[in-house]
Formats: sequence, C-alpha cells, structure tokens
Amino acid sequence: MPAAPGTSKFQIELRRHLRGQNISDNLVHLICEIAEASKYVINAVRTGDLGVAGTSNLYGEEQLALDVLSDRIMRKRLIHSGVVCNIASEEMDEIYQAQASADGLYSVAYDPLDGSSLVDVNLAVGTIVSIYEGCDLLQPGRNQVAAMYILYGPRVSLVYTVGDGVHEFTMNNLMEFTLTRENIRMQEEGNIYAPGGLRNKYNDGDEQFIRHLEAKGCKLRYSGGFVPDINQVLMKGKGIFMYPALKGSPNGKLRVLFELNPMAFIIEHAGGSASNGNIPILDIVPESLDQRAPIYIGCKADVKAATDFLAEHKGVPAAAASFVNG
Ligand code: FDP
Ligand code: ZN
Repeated sequence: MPAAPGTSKFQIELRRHLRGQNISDNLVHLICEIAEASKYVINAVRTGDLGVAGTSNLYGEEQLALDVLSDRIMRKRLIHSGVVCNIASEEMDEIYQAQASADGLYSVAYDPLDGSSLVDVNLAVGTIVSIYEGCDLLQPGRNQVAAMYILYGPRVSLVYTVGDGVHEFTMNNLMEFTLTRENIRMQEEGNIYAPGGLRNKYNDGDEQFIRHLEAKGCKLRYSGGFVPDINQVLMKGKGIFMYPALKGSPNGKLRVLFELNPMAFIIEHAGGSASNGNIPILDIVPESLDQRAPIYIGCKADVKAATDFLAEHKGVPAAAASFVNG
C-alpha cells in the first residue's frame, strides 16, 4: 500500500499510473485532461462568488452559478482535448458534437458539479464522469470504457477505473494527483447506510429495508452529496447508498447517464453492485439524456437485501399509518 499523500519520495502520478493500464494514448490523454479541468473547478468552488446565475458581482460583472461555470470549464477542456466526439452534461439540454468522426475518439457524459447547492453550506461536492468509445452516449452503462469522479472535500481526490481495478489519487500541494489507494475492494456486507429522499415518501419495501438496517445496528452516514456519500461507502469498503423511487417520483431523483452509470461502473469494479431495484443499473438501456432511476448501490449483500425487500413488498403502497419516525 503506498504511503499517505505527501510522505513518499516515490509518488505515482496519475498519468504514469494510466500508462500502466492497457488503454489507448487518447484515453490516457482524455482522463488527464479531465483531471486538469478539475483543478479549475476546485479553484472556482474555493474562491468563486457564491451567487446565482444572472446576478452581478461587486464590480457589476455578470456572475455565473458555480455549476454553470464548472460546466463551461469541463466542456472547453473536453472540446480542446481533440479526442472527444460527443459531449453531454447535466447542465446541457442536448448533445454537443465536438467532432463528427468517431475514429479513435471517445464520448463523455458528465455532471460538472454535483451537489452544487451544498457549496453554500460548505459541504463536499464533486464532478462525475462517464466515458464511452465512439459517438454513442445512449447505451447501457456496462459499455463504459472508463468512469471517474473528483471529490472536492477537505482534500481533493480522484477515483477512476478503466475496467481493471478502482484507484484513488489525492491532490498534493503542487496540484498533482498522486496514488493513495490502488485496487480498492468492497466487502461483501457493510454496516453503513446512506438513504436519500424523503422517508415519508418511501414505498413499503424501502421503509421495511431501512427498519431492517436500523434493527441490525447500521450507522446512518448521509451528507446529501452523491459524490461524498458514494466515496464514503467505497473507501470504507462497506455499506449501501440508496435513492429510491418516491411517492410521486417513481424514478427517484438521480440521473442514469451523469450520475448512476459512472458510479455503478466504479462500484461494480470494486466488487460491489448497483441496482435500480429490479435490474443492474449498468443494464439499463437509456432512452433520453435526462433519464432517472432509483438506485441501491454498495456491498453486494446489502444491495441484494434491498431488492429482496422490494420484491417482497412489491405493489404495496407506503404504509403511512405504520410509519414511525425514528
Ligand atoms: P443536488 O441536488 O444538491 O445537486 O443529484 C444531485 C444531488 O444533489 C445529489 O448529490 C444528492 O445525492 C441528491 O441530489 C440529494 O437530493 P435531495 O436532497 O433533493 O434528496
Ligand atoms: Zn448531480
């Protein structure tokens, strides 16, 4: 196991690590470009004005909301990388074509600043990225060739997989990403749960599953930011994150292309699993860019337990009368 960030003379930098993977030079370049872009995003998050799009700052200049600014930073970098054909982001209404040819190129779906509302209260946020070969972005997540996220917390970390292990890098004082954990693995079962959504809108299966976790003595660990919440489950190697279907929102909240697919790809490659309650997230065939789905993601046994509870209580409406808070 490599030494903690900043302590080793022999730090492995991201580009060097990528070159040791069996991937094309274009993909190495693309991932490094995204890592570069994240340095500007964290700078914007740390020092940018907290404001809403369309308003003016102290100097009368129009300021951009951080998520819009982060989107522009990412998009510009991707376009100029020269290795991308199609781009889609949570902030864009339609696919942006950077280059028409698909030859040797990649397409990227990303969420530039997930949890941006948390910046106001100084909680952790992140960038999530999904990469496919060629130009097609509307394909099952299982076809991803790489997935990564960058977490902007007390430290900045980058987690990536190209399908051969999941690896964590941490930004050092020179703003370089150096290897801190290699081949991260999830345990079979955990004792942490991160439940998204309003519990009084849960369906009966989800409510029963949460009661089961509470009865088992699992620890509630939920920040409200998808990236830090997933990162906790992954780094501790145990637990489950869920954002289920809610009464009135049968597809939950999170988006398949920008949020669920990349995280599912990472967690599966770390030995965990991710389901929409019915099928693996990575087998969903997306029909639109903004498609949403419920998600249960983390240790295999925990995800299985969640789907078992759902199957058992299928079609049973949330038992509002029997809902006990706490
Ligand atoms: P946010 O709306 O603040 O950007 O998809 C975004 C997300 O945050 C996730 O980071 C988080 O898991 C989820 O939404 C939380 O949503 P609610 O607080 O609305 O339940
Ligand atoms: Zn998001």
